[in-house]
Amino acid sequence: MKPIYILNGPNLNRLGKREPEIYGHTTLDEVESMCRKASGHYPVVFRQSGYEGQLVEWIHEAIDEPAAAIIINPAGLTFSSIPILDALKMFPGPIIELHISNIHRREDIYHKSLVSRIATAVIAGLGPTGYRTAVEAALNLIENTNH
Ligand code: DHK
Repeated sequence: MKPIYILNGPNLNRLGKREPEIYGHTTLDEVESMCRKASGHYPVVFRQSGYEGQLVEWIHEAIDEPAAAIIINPAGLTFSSIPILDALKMFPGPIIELHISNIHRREDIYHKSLVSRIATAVIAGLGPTGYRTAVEAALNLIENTNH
């Protein structure tokens, strides 16, 4: 069974401690457990890195595996990373861009996502439970071949 890759960018390792008024008190480990519970019989590859190149390499891994879907919260790299965008363009399956906060209600610097240019869908503002929603949406997209 092809896995669902869930990739997280810089500072998300500090969820639960980091600006809880924005990102909540749920830790990344708790988010991972939530995703594994929601994925049904699909394996989950769940990773976090503060480094752009590492995220690009994991996207290449998902391409080569191949993964059934990619869910990605690129965090601050969302707005600046051409390499992440270029890597995602090579992935043939569904891509869900995920943000815990509603980036469109925040400072202007958070408004222009590069990843949205390639994402199948974008989820933003649901808090940490947005990850569960993203997994559920990915399962639907995987089952419907035309994502
Ligand atoms: C997480 C971050 O770290 C920010 O840089 C993004 C995103 C928002 C989130 O809401 O998950 O702008």
